[in-house]
Amino acid sequence: MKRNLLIALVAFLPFAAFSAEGDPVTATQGDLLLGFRVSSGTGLGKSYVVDIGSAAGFRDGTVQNLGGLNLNADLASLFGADWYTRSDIQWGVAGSPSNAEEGVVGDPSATSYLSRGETVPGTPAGPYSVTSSSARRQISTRIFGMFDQGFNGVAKATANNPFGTIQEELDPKSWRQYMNPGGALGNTGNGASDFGSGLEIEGLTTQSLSLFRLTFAAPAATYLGHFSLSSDGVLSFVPATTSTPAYTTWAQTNVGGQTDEKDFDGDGLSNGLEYFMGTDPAVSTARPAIVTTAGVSSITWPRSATASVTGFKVETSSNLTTWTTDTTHVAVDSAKVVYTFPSGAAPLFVRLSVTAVP
Ligand SMILES: [Ca+2]
Ligand SMILES: [Ca+2]
Repeated sequence: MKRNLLIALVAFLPFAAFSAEGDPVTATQGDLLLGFRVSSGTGLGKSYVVDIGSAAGFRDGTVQNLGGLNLNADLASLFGADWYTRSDIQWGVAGSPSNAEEGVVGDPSATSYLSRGETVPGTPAGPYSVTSSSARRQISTRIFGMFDQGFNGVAKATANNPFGTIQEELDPKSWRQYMNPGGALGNTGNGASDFGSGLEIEGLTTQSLSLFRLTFAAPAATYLGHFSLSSDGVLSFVPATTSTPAYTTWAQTNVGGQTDEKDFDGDGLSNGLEYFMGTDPAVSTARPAIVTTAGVSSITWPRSATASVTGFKVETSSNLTTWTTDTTHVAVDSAKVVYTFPSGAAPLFVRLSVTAVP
């Protein structure tokens, strides 16, 4: 049986500013860092580094997306509007929760998280294997130092992202200085590689990145899942063991078994819609808002990689009574559904309707 699960009515909403430029960036020990750097042209000399949250969430597969974290504004301001298609920008993910005896959230001391560019999106890149335990500790120590000495409590947030900062590349504690020219983690650009030739953590922004976990105890790293960026800067993560629970299964775990039209956290987004979007149904979520750029208005619904959905459509109405499916102005990819308002149209209501596996 399939049911029509949900609708989202949309109105113009004020933009909510939630951070101030220059505040300390939001970070917690145990978090992973995402870094962008450029080898030429606009932005040369600076890196953009973002705290993307606790490593344990990626390890355990509990992070299914990143709450719609959008990096476009910062990337465009630093690297230009064409940042996504530039061939001289690389991105990568690295983290080491602890280099002290006690470890952090189930990660023993000297555990490292490292990305690697994928050739085929979603197909794991060749895994890391670091034979020497002293080399594994060395990797962890460097990454932890980058977070602990160069980021946490030091970095200042950008105006667009309380988790993101722009670093001077020559700062010896910066992301860039922990990378070798080829992208492998090194130490202050001295040419030494912890992984050997060709084993690099970075990829082009159009590439997806595998995420691996390397412990002190074993040479072979474990594949955890992959990151991808959309052309408009939305970061996504798909765990390796992706499960796609039916709505009722998801609801038992997340909203006390409530039906789809109810709103467990009272944020104005139905449980069903939060299931589709992958937002947290127990924490207030900002509603998708209409955005106008250069006179063109659009609205974007994020799309969870793990919702069990068989179909969806965007409908419009002038009176909230009669709804018409619009396929002309809708763009869809794995991470989002975008409706672009026709130019010169009369005032219009728009909603997303989803058919999910109950
Ligand atoms: Ca809700
Ligand atoms: Ca919510």
